[in-house]
Amino acid sequence: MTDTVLAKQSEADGHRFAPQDGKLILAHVLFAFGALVIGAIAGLLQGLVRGGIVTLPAGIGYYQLLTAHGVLMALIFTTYFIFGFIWASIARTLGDLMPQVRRMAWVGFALMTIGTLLGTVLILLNQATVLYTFYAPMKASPLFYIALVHVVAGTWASAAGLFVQYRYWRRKHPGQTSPLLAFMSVATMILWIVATLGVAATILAQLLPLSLGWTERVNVMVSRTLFWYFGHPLVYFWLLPAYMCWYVVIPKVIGGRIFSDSLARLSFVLFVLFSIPVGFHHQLMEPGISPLWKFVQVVLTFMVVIPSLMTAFSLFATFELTGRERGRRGLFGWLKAMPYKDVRFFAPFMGMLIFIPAGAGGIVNASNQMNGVVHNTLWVTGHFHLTVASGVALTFFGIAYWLIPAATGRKLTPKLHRLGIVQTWVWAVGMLFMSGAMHSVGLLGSPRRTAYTTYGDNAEAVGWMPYHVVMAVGGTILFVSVVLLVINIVLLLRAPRGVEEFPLGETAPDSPAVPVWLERWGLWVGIVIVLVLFAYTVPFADMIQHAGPGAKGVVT
Ligand code: HAS
Ligand code: HEM
Ligand code: CU
Repeated sequence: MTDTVLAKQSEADGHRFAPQDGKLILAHVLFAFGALVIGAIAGLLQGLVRGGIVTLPAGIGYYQLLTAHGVLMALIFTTYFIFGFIWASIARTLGDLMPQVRRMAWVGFALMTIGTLLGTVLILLNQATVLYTFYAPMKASPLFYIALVHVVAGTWASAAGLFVQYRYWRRKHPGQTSPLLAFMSVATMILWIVATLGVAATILAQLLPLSLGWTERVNVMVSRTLFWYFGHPLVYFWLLPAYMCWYVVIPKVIGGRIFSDSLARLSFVLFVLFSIPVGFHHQLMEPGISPLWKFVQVVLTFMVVIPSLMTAFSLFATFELTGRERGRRGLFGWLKAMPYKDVRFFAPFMGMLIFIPAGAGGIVNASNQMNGVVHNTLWVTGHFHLTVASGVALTFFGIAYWLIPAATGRKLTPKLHRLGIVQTWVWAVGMLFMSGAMHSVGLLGSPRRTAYTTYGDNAEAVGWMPYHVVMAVGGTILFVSVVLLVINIVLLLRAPRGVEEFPLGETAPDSPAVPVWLERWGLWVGIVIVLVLFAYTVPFADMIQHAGPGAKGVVT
């Protein structure tokens, strides 16, 4: 990191957000948690239904509930929180938002909110029971696709605002590399924009015309392929903001240093390059894609594991160096030096711990033969409740504990730290039960996305039931954690006035300079385009050339 950047950052210590920026951040974060609460009610009910403990009151379908849960959790909670955190990161490292940028951010927020409210109403009215993956031949009301278009357009407006602020900073600081968090925010947004082109294409060219009745049939393979072209980088869009916290915030919170600025940037560049041309690892069991192209994309999938391994390496290095500075010795001596009573550390740390088995499960999924065992079973549901719903969600909770007071000019108190730690433990225990049961019963063959059934008292299916009951117990514990979270947020909003810091880590003063080529975005985007064309052109052309008559839309 250059001297000027360091100087700018220390100048900014004791930093307060401009009140207008605080409002923008808070609006995003609170909306995110609103979605989480409704999503959690659906999640709780799903667990109870599958465990055979409750039946849904007439009129509510299991698929309908699952759609609400998937959309509100995976699409809405994540996206709003990410924009809140990224706006905070930009304002903290590049300076208060410029007035036109703030306007773009609010336009983005408004579009996303119109889309979310409309979409949620349609799901509640059973007009959009198409699950959060909404691919053909499932058909929703045209208004649902219009709602999705609003959400995506809103994110684009916000991303454009972010690029404006970033370009302005670079013009004002010629020859300098940008602050690490700003670099990471830009990388995340580039990944998002390239990925959302796929989902925009299937919505506008396939799903909307189908649901308006302009076309009678739809090419299902193309729709699924375009969805997963988006759906896989989507998971890294959730993950990268968590990694921003792990790389930059955590070192500061534990009183250590960022291990390497260049390594962190390189790992984000690798995510931009390799997270997009890999969607086929969600389609390994589908006919209609040749094994060669599945193989190519699985190789690329294993490439995208590398930046996560780099992240693990650099976190261990930060922890160990910090431990040694405090006189801890031995391989795991550092474990004793960590501030477990600090929720800003503890919640994300629990997320990291859980992310280790989560990632290992991902590698199982990506292995073609093993995918045959786990695909469409509850194992996969278990996998992503460890990745996005724990590794990422716990990190977001950890961020919220300091970001909410930082945005409102208040202070995180010791009592709130304690409550936050309790909430984190409850989440971890609930997830141990729920995700543990999902993984186990998935291996026994219990399918995902299915309401309670014993398949006419089939012996095997009856054997799954004890696991489903454990799942329901875990889900109930998780729901308790959400209630604790809500209580904590209300208390945070009324915490004593003061300045809560945005913990911003730094590298050691004698660190080598960051190579400027890491910031050549034109080059990286160019390589992404080449990789995408390489991985998708031939199989995509195949799907179009050998298309049958297509499928009629299905309304559940
Ligand atoms: Fe995945 C399905 C493969 C990562 C989310 N994934 C899903 C779905 C979701 C999802 C939502 O190949 C289901 C979609 C649906 O509805 O159908 N996934 C992978 C692989 C990775 C991976 C190879 N997934 C994620 C992340 C997600 C996510 C991240 C969300 C945030 N996934 C798959 C595949 C499928 C799939 C197949 C399709 C399955 C099917 O058949 O349907 C890798 O990126 C994982 C790499 C990660 C690691 C872990 C590194 C560890 C770190 C922590 C360090 C800890 C420290 C603390 C330092 C290798 C960074 C240490 C402290 C101590 C005390 C020890
Ligand atoms: C699916 C429970 C939190 C994302 C499910 C399922 C259950 C469940 C029981 C359905 C399994 C099936 O029938 O296939 C819960 C509970 C939670 C929780 C009790 C906490 C209160 C989360 C969070 C996220 C999330 C925080 C993401 C940020 C998903 C997704 C699905 C799902 C994407 C799949 C929907 C689909 O297959 O279409 N959850 N979950 N969940 N959950 Fe959660
Ligand atoms: Cu994936």
